Amino acid sequence: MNIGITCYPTYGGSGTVATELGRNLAKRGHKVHFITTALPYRLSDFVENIYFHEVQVFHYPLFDYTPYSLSLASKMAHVALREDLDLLHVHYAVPHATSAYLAQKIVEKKKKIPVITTLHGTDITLVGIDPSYYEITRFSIEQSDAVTAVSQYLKNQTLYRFAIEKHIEVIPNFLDPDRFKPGKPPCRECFAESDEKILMHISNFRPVKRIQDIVEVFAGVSQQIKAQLMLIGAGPEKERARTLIEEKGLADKVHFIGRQDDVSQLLQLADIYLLLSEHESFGLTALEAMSCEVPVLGTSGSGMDSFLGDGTAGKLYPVGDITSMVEGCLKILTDPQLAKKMGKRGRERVIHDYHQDKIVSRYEKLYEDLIR
Ligand code: GMT
Repeated sequence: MNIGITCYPTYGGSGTVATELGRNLAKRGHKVHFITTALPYRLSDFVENIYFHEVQVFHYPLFDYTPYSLSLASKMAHVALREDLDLLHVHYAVPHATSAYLAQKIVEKKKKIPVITTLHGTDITLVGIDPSYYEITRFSIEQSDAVTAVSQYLKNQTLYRFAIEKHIEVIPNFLDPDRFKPGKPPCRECFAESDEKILMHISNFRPVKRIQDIVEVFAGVSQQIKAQLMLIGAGPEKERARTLIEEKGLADKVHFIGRQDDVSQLLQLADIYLLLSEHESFGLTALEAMSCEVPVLGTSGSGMDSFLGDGTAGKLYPVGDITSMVEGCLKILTDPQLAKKMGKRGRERVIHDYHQDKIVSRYEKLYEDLIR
């Protein structure tokens, strides 16, 4: 198949999923055309069967706000005809589903091109439901030929918040367990003494991630046991986190690592992984940690329930319940047998349910059904 994929090329779960999907499809012999403003961050190496079409956005002084969605739609239409695309698969509804709808209309007299929209999270729960985007997001989801969501939680949120009856298929996120695997990490001593535990968090440091809770939990834990915190990534909340860490006198125990293209080795350093978001439609980094046999401490009531809800590979707590989180964290960190058991269970689950080979086949089947 000739497959067009659009995503945000910057750091973030939706771009990661789209890129890994493209890589896997290319490995299976499909021609994959990324239509994005920049090369996605996980595509810096040459991969056979992958092509990059840069969306050029024209800035004009008259525009207070440059219309990226229109430049994208034009590029999608152009690539669809030139490369004879069989389908367009867009990741993150706003505004990609709308641009794809426009592209579909532009080329419709020459070719029919189905649009698949994958919903990832805040495109529904934060951005899409904002009054300024609500109607166009709802319309574009309904117009897509197929819609997928990365969790049952996100599917329910979409149906409820947008009051639509569209069929939404749940296709969960996935990873390569041969890449995310336990191992002896390089330079553990760079971050912690041998008798210290390492707590880790990776994100784009947006308010939804509740970085202040990560710091509070770490503060509680480090009062009881010797520990270090590794914060990986960057974003708007990072400086606030730094201030809080300094106020609490924890600066010498916290390592800001910055953005990393590949976190698979860093995850091997962690004794526990923290993802304490307000809501998390899936929580791909938690899955990556599980694959490395790292127990997870997360929040309940959203997407992580589907793979951590039974408490065997980690523990989930209500958002903001710091006291219980500190207790839960200490329980895991002070019981090596329990931590090991949870880690093993987590990896088993990833291999069984979230292996890239299994999930990519589901997308492939969806494509085939649509084209047919
Ligand atoms: O929705 C977002 O916040 C953006 C998106 C991203 O690009 O990072 O994250 C979402 O998609 C990921 C991949 O499907 C999920 O693992 C994240 O849980 C989800 N983020 C949220 O729901 C907050």
